[in-house]
Amino acid sequence: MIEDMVRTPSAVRDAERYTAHNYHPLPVVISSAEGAWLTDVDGRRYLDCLAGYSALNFGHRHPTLIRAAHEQLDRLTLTSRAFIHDQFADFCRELAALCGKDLVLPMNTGAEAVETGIKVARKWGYQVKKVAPGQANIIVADGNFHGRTTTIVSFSTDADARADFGPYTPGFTVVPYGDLAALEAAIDENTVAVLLEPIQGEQGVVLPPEGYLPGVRRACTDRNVLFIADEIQSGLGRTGRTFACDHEGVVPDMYLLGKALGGGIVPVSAVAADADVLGVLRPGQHGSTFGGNPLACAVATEVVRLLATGEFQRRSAELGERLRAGLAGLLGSGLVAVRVRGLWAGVDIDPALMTGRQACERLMDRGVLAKDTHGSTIRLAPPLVITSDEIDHAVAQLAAVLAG
Ligand code: IF1
Repeated sequence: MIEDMVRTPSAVRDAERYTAHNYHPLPVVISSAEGAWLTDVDGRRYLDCLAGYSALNFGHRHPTLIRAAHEQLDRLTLTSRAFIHDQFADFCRELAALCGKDLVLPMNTGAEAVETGIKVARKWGYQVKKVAPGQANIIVADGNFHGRTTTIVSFSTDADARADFGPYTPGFTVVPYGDLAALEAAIDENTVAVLLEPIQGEQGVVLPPEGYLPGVRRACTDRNVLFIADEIQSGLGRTGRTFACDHEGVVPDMYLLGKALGGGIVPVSAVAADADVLGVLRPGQHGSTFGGNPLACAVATEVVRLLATGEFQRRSAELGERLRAGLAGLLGSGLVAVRVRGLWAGVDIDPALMTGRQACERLMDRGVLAKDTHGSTIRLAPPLVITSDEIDHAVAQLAAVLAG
């Protein structure tokens, strides 16, 4: 559209000229960032309320993480898994301790961690639970988002993410999110795992009903089924606790981690579980070229140490209450629903007013960058280094957008 052409900086048009249209970016071109703030090529500043989909929990270029990256870049960046390097043990030991698990398997992207979890659960099912060969089944929730590989989109309920990518991988059963009875009824002798986001991010920060996660935990324990928690977006301080499962005292059999684990600097993901689960893997049965590389481990170890202090979890919890109060004040003034846990909010705008995309374009004009999820829902997920004044500022800009 002409309006789009006028508003879209040439750099965005050039980028879109040479890339597959897998994103519809806002018409802004970022050139630098620090803390919770981004600066575009024209020097305009924006408050970041997306934080790389929660990959930037510690802010842009956190000095401790940047220093770790610089020092490692000057020493060693890659060895492959055939030769252990001097950053590997600290990373695995300290992340395992943070998770309260025996073992860690480092990968790179979130989807690789999810795929690893699926493979380990299936192998555990055949070797430990003695499920009939080729019959392993994993229960997932509707509205899920776990990545974009062909196996993962095979159990997606989002047509855009799934359409025309078949033939699809079998072995998954979809149940309604939050419906414990449906999940219990879906478990049978072939069920090896339940794979859930403790809070559904892309669905619009959908919080589980109180008691749902403990119920899933009990059902999995009772029926000898692995509970796999995808904490790739919800974990590592985002919700005010180390893991979203912590809010109800639930400990899954397997944590899937990613995004913020790499400090917003390098892709790092991991699967954490006890030896009776991850121990089913033998040498040569799984791996990746860059998984657990020295640069990734150097940065991610410092991320784990930042989390071990509890500072970011406290900030997220305390400032999240300020965000919740600010957004609640807009209910009836353009907002029809607000869901908040820590510094993570799903905000439903009155569809009669505008779409989520339109709201994000208008927020951009006011110096706040956010991302819609679907329809008239936007997600607010600032870096956990944001200040209370900056939260008030973001809420004020949203109020102004809603007021027209
Ligand atoms: C895109 C969504 C968010 C995730 C959970 C695994 C992954 C993700 C809970 C896979 C990734 C990203 C992917 C990115 C946009 C973003 C996203 F909109 F896609 F759904 F955050 F909500 N589990 N989420 O949220 O991790 O392989 O990307 O490292 O693909 O559009 P990844």
